[in-house]
Amino acid sequence: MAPKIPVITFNNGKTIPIMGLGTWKSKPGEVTQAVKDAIDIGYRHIDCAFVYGNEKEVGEAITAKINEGVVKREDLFITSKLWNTFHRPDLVKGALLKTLENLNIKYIDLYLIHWPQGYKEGGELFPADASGKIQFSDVDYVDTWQALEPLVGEGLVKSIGVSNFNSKQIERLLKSAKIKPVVNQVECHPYLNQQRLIQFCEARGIKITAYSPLGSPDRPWAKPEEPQLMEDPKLKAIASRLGKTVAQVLIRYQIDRGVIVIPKSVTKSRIASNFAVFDFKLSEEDLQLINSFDCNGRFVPMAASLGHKYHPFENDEF
Ligand code: NAP
Ligand code: SBI
Repeated sequence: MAPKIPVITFNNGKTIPIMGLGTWKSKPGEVTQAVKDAIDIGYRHIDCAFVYGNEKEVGEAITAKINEGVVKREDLFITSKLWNTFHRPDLVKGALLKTLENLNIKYIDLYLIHWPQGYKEGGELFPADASGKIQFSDVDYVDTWQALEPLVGEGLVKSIGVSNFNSKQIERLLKSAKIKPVVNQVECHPYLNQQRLIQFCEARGIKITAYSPLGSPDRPWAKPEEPQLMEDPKLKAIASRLGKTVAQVLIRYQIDRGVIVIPKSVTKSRIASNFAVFDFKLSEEDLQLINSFDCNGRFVPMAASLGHKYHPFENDEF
């Protein structure tokens, strides 16, 4: 029997399994099997996005496991995200409907604004000019949020949230939001532990989801000379002392600080070992030690949007 996964409760009373499967960079030809394996192993939370270009194949796995009787729709927690080219309020509902069609489901458990900054609407997902520079849209994420709110009442999404928002952007959104975001999904691991943002969001009833919790070694822009989180000798020493893998320590680090975590893998053995984290806990000393590795080490800087007035990481914000 697969272990029952602990849940986190949102500010609207709904719950999310504390760990889910990431799907960015999972190729369409491999993600269906990965999601099927994950569900068989016990995962009940899948993190998706329109921009990943694989929602249809994720949906095939969900449909297959429901049809096999392994899970019911209501046992699963499915997240997706509104891409930057659909921020204009009149485009929001259509983008969500497309994602629902791709995933072959009638509602999304959690729909996030993927980034605060919008891109030129209507064409490519990364609309570039002749020199290769991304073309921006100046739609205000507050207006995008206003277009998302009614979709909850319509039953198309159970909860709404944001991703990659800094503290100032959260504060500004809260000033006019009728529905509070339940989550801010951000990069989070020992090199960028987000302590201040976690505290800031927690004080406002917003949970954090940690993306790239293993340091995203397969990110397309990784350079061989850049540090590899999972190769860190200090983390390796902790893992070996505990008889765990570094990945298990990194995942448990988030769980033990109350942070939702979504490691990606398409490898069955890793999908399984990453999930085998509910039989141990990190000590307070080890948590403090891992906290001390923080070094502003961001693996996903979203350099393509530098210069956008809503780029979340350009100033000294947290
Ligand atoms: P990640 O989960 O930190 O790392 C994924 C990489 O680690 C893959 O190369 C995977 O390889 C490898 N891996 C997984 N388990 C392993 C293990 N036990 N031992 C060794 N290697 C292992 O990176 P991520 O994909 O960037 O982040 C996770 C998820 O967060 C994404 O997939 C996506 O759903 C979400 N995300 C969201 C945003 C956002 O803007 N909201 C941004 C980035 C990520 P294999 O797959 O080959 O096994
Ligand atoms: C993509 F599909 C393409 C590029 C890209 O860069 C930034 C990180 C990101 C994203 O926006 N969300 C992710 O999960 N990865 C991404 C995705």
